[in-house]
Amino acid sequence: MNVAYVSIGSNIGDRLRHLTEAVRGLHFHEGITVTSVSSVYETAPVGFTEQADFLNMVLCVETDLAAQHLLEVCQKIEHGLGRVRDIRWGPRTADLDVLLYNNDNIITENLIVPHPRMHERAFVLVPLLEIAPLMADPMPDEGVLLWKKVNGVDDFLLEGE
Ligand code: A4P
Ligand code: MG
Repeated sequence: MNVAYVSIGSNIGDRLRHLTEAVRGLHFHEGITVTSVSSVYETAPVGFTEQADFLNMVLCVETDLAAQHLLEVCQKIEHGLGRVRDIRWGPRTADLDVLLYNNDNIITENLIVPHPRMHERAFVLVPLLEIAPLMADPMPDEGVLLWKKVNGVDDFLLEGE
């Protein structure tokens, strides 16, 4: 079994709904189990700053899928949530990035793991360190505010039912 960390971000429309659908989409895939989830953070946009604040979170999954296949599942979920790619680093209904996959170093045309920008981004590291304190060095949590405390995966699986 493989252990991977996935980050989710949304800054269009019903942001919490998009995060929730993404968590469910991963968890209900037959090859993936979401084992832990961070709280939800509201974060100032990084990169392209003329856009709305994001909600961001990170989750841990156990999976028998190869990293490449996990990325494809993430991209299908993005697509299902209406993601349109126009501006790089621009607004999105849902962005799912594979941060880590075991301790693997992967460099292919469409997948780089560890995610190349994760260590410079508080919106990734603050939620990651909440669920995996030893996985990265802490950094200042500038622009990152706790938005919704989450107690477990069930908060997303049961929500709205
Ligand atoms: N790709 C390569 N490696 C990976 C990986 N480990 N995980 C490729 C996911 N994708 C990976 O991604 C572009 C290409 O990266 C994909 O085709 C995939 O094969 P994308 O999702 O289409 O485009 P993007 O997300 O706009 O680009 P990128 O470079 O992934 O952007 P980032 O670095 O993810 O930044 N500010 C806040 N506060 N919160 C955010 O969530 N997100 C971004 C996006 C910018 N600013 C933000 C946030
Ligand atoms: Mg992305």
